[in-house]
Amino acid sequence: MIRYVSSFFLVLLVILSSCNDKSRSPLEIDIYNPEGDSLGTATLSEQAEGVKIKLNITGLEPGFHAIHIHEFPKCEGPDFKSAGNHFNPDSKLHGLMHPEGAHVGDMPNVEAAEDGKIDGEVTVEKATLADDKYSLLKGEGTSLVIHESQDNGMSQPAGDAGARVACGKITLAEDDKDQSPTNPAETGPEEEEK
Ligand SMILES: [Cu+2]
Repeated sequence: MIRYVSSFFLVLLVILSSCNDKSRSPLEIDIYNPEGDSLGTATLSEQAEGVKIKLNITGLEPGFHAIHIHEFPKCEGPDFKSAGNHFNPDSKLHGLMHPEGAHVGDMPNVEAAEDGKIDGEVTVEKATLADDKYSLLKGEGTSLVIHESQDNGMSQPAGDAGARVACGKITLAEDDKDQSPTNPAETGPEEEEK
């Protein structure tokens, strides 16, 4: 009987913890262009090596684009400056090729096909969807940003990747479309992406 009861609780525990995981991983988010139109989705899932992001996006210029995790879950067009700087919990320099890099939010460039679609995967190494320093859901969350140009992997603060052309909020919060616009002062006098 005791064995029966304890295995019952074990099963219950497994069910409960998998329910809990489900809300965080996988996590599907919507990606928007600067006009606020949906470009598709990104699905995040936590893996041993980091957070895998499955991209299913359309409407981009063909070619390579920088893709980063930015520090705030705010995607206000047309410039998406509301997303803040890169997610950088280790306070390193930017760039996967930089000797003093990289930001945790730095990732290899993604390529949009001739029809403007990105259908592929990237991984945010070291990141989690848990409740820790490296979590993309830390605090209110973070954001996924795609730039018009590619990241050169070296120059500060953001690899000369140009304008932010797509943004998706990585958050567990409900849609906050009705919230008042962000106070620009909130992002502070931090370095601007070029
Ligand atoms: Cu960026």
